[in-house]
Amino acid sequence: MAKRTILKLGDPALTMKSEPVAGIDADIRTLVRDMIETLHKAPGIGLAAPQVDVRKRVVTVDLSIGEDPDALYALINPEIVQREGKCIREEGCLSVPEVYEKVARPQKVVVKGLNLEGSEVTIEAEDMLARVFCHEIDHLDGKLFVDYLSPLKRSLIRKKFKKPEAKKKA
Ligand code: GNR
Ligand code: NI
Repeated sequence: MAKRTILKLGDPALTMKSEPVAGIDADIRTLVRDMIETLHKAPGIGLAAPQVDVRKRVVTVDLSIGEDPDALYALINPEIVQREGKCIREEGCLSVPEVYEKVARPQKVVVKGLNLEGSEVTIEAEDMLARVFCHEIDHLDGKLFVDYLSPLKRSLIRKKFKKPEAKKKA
């Protein structure tokens, strides 16, 4: 297992759309293992492949941060097939460290995707779990939570990440 480097705001790779995974091979399994290690070590509750510089539609989510194996999801080609309600809560991102802002998300979503065995799985997620799945799937489409903020807030945050000391910290 190997921890990978998490890209930070300002890196153009974070704005690109990721490609669907065509087949679950050894590369994908290694990627998922590395993503889980990177996620737990960060620590964070979700990680999308583009954050570790891989433009493939793979996400990992673990609200328990390694405490509960049943809380760990690794999904290939995930899609939100149903959304319900609305919930405004503070959100953060490992690619935008130390920034927390309120973002509106559906209260409940149904997510479909493939597990590592290639079987289709359906997950009904509410509240924080729904939020993290939405956040990770946004990453696959090159979208960050700061894109939901006002242009003023967004430009202030972007400026902060252009400073050399912000890069060094990463
Ligand atoms: O670790 C994370 N915490 C978090 C908190 C509120 C809403 C979303 C998240 S996801 C984030 C990890 C991350 O950046 N995943 O892409
Ligand atoms: Ni993120």
